[in-house]
Amino acid sequence: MSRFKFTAGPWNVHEGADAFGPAVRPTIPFEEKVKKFAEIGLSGVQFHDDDAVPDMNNMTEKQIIDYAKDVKATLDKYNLVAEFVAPRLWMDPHTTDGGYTTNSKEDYEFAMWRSFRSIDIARALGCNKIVLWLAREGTLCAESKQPVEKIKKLISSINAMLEYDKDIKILIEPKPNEPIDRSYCGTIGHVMAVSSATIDPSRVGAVLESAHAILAGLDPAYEMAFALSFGKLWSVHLNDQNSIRYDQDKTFGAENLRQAFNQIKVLCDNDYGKNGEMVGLDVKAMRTQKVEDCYRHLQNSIKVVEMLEEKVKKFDNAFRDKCIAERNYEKLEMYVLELLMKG
Ligand code: 3MF
Ligand code: MG
Repeated sequence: MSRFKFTAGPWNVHEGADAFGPAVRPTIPFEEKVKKFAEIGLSGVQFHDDDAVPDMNNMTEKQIIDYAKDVKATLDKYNLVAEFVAPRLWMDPHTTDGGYTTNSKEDYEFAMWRSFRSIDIARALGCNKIVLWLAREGTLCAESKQPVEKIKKLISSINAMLEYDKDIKILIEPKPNEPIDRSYCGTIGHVMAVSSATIDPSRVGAVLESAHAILAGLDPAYEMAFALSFGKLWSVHLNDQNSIRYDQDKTFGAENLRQAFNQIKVLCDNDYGKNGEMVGLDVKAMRTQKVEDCYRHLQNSIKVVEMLEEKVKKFDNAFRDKCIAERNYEKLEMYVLELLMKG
């Protein structure tokens, strides 16, 4: 049994389409996914605004809230909670050039409308966390936006959300690139700086995704530690990634077990979860996976977390301290490798 509470989004059980090929698995209806999430031991679901309310662009504000309340009833049926809602500001024709940093005034207004509706949806689902994955907040053509102006605009947009609802918390999910070339908010350091520039830094924190840190050339455990040291790691997206290439969302630990161990260690050592923080699994099954076993990547990720928690428990702090006192870090390094490789 894990000490953590796990969540996933409906997008984590997907049809397998990629940039070069079509879907290879059928679409599974939302309620079926939710039921299965509960069966495999998840505690909650993560949402994009339109995962919860698919046709929201064509609905009134009241219709959106009513629809979201029905979704909440479905969650209740399976004893699941909503972890967060994230406005999906990258799929719609209005967000081709981004949302908060678009060059189009009309599209900016659309992005804010979606952000406020995401807050309404979160409230109806019974949660107060809003995630901003700033997918297109940056550029494809470096000279196409005025960066200082746009970063200030990002901050004022977050301020408007904080003002719209005094109880929500905003979690920025940094990623250095993809789908854009250059992002304005690529690392936890950027997130902490943006947070401190808002009207209420106590309500602006971070969600760190392992793969996003790796894409930035950084160690996910150290990115988590940085946010933890500010008391601002409010969610994580565990997964794995083979170096700096396309975003892979592999099963947690599938590429680099020591790096995965250090993520679980920093979470355990700092009592992550004590304020209700959850562990999101932003993993995707390989395109080759058949539909019959299309939740296995989630189950495997939980199993890897649990096995690494056991390793963390076994970690001998006294031995580490002795190595530190002797300044014998080669000895400590070998201890860690043996800990991970021995049964
Ligand atoms: C992209 C992501 C996203 C976000 C999600 C919620 C599709 O690299 O990680 O997953 O996690 O939009 O913020
Ligand atoms: Mg993610």
